[in-house]
Amino acid sequence: MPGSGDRLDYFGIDALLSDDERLARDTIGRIVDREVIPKIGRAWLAGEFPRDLIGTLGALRVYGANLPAEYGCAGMNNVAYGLIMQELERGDSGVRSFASVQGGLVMYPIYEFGSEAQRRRWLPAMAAGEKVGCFGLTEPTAGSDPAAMQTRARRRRDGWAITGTKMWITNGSLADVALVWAKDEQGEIRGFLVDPASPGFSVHDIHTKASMRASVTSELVLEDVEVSEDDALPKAVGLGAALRCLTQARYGIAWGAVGAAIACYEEARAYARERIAFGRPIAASQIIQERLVNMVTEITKAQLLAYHLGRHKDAGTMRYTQVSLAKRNNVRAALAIARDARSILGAYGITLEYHAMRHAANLESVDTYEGTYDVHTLILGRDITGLDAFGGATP
Ligand code: TGC
Ligand code: FAD
Repeated sequence: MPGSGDRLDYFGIDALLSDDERLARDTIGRIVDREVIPKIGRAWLAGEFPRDLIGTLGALRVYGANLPAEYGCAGMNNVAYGLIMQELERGDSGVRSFASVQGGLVMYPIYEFGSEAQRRRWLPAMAAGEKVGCFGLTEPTAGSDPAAMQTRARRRRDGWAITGTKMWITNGSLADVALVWAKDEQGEIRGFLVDPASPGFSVHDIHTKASMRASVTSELVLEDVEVSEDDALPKAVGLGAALRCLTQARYGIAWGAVGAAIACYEEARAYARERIAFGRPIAASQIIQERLVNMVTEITKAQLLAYHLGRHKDAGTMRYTQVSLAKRNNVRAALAIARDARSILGAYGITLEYHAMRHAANLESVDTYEGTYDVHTLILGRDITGLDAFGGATP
C-alpha cells in the first residue's frame, strides 16, 4: 500500500525520478541512516556539529552537487541536489544547513560571481570538504532587511578594508573562508572572500541556542580587516547578488523540510502502532489517525511542490518568488508536523532518544532563517499585488 512502507511516498513521486536521481537520494539516505541518525541526538545535546561528516559528505561530492564537474563538483541536476538536501535534513537540519551554506551560499557565489582564479582556488577544495565556507550577510541590527547593513568596505591602495559585525553565521568558526557582504563608500553592497586568520578578524560561537544545536552558529567581528582586490568577488555587486545566493539555499531548504517532516511522521506512525492505551494501540483511535492523515497530506503537498520546483529549476524557468512559496509552505508544514509528532509520542517525545522534539526545535530556526515566514509572505504579496508592504517608514 502506498505510504505504508519505510519511506513515505503517497503519490508515487519515486516513479517520476530518473535512476541517477534515485541513486543520489538512496546513497545519501544510507549515510544518514548509518552516520547521522544514531549519533545526532547526543551531538545535539552536547551542542556539537559532527565534524567527521565534513569529509564523509565531501568524498561523496555532496557540496555544491549541482555545480559543474570541471570544478570538482558532482554536476548533478537540481532534483538530485534537492533529494540530497531532503535526506540530510531527515537526519538533522544542522547537517543540511552545513551543506546548504557550503554549497548554496559560498560555492554558488564563487561560481556565479567569482573570477576563474577564484573558482579554481576554492571550488574543488570545497567540493571535497577540504575547505569550509561561511556566509556573512545578517548583522545584529539587520536581518530581514539586509540593505540596512552597517558593515563597510573602504578602498585601500591595493584592496579593501572591512569593518563591521556579522551575526548568526552558520559554520562561522569552522570556516576557512568567510564570504562577507559590505557596503562600499558609494553605498553599493559587495561580496568579499575574507581569510578568517586575517588580523582584525575574530569569531565568537553562540552557545545559548535551544535550536540547531548540532550546528555551529557564530558572530564574526571585522575591525579594519584587509582584503586584496583578488579576494573581492568581481561580479558580486548590488544587493541582488546576495539575494540570488539566498535563492539557492532556500531552494535546498524547501526540499530539506520534507525530509525533517518525513522523519517525524514515520516516528509518530511507528510509535502510535505500538503504544497501547486503554487496551489498544493509540493508532486505532480516530483522533490519532486524523493527525497522521493530516501529516501525510501536508508532506505529499510539500513533496509535489519541491519536485515541481526542481523541474522548473532544471528547465531554467524557476522564479525566486516560487522558491519563497515553497520554502514558506514546506518549513511551516514541517514545523507543525514535528510538533504534532512530538505530542503523539507523549512524554517520550520530549527526549532525544526520539527525533521529533529535536526536529521541532531545529525547524524554529529554519522557519526564521533564509527569510522568515513573514518575509516570504510579503515577497509573495508584493508579487501578486504589485504593492510593496515591507515598510520604509522611519519609526
Ligand atoms: P528588492 O528590491 O526586493 O531586491 C533587490 C534586487 O534583487 C532582486 N531579488 C532577488 N533576486 C534573486 N533572488 C531573490 N531571492 C531576490 N530577491 C530580490 C530584486 O528583483 C531586485 O532586482 P532589481 O533588478 O530590481 O534591482 O530588495 P529589498 O531591499 O526590498 O529586499 C527585500 C527582501 C525582504 C525581499 C530581501 O531583503 C530578503 O529576502 N530579506 C530576507 C533576508 C534573508 O533571507 N537573509 C538570509 C541570510 S543567510 C541565512 O539565513 C543562512 S541560514 C543557513 C542555511 O541556509 O542553512
Ligand atoms: P528580524 O528581521 O529582526 O525580524 C524579527 C521579526 O519581525 C520576525 O518575526 C520577522 O518576520 C518580523 N518582521 C521583520 N520585518 C517585517 C515586516 N516588514 N513586516 C512584518 N514582519 C516583519 N544569516 C547569515 O547571514 N548567514 C548565516 O549563515 C545565517 N545562519 C543562521 C543560522 C541560524 C540558526 C539562525 C537562527 C539564523 C541564521 N542567520 C544567518 C540569520 C537569519 O537569516 C536571520 O535571523 C533572519 O533573516 C531574520 O532576521 P532577524 O533575526 O534579524 O529578525
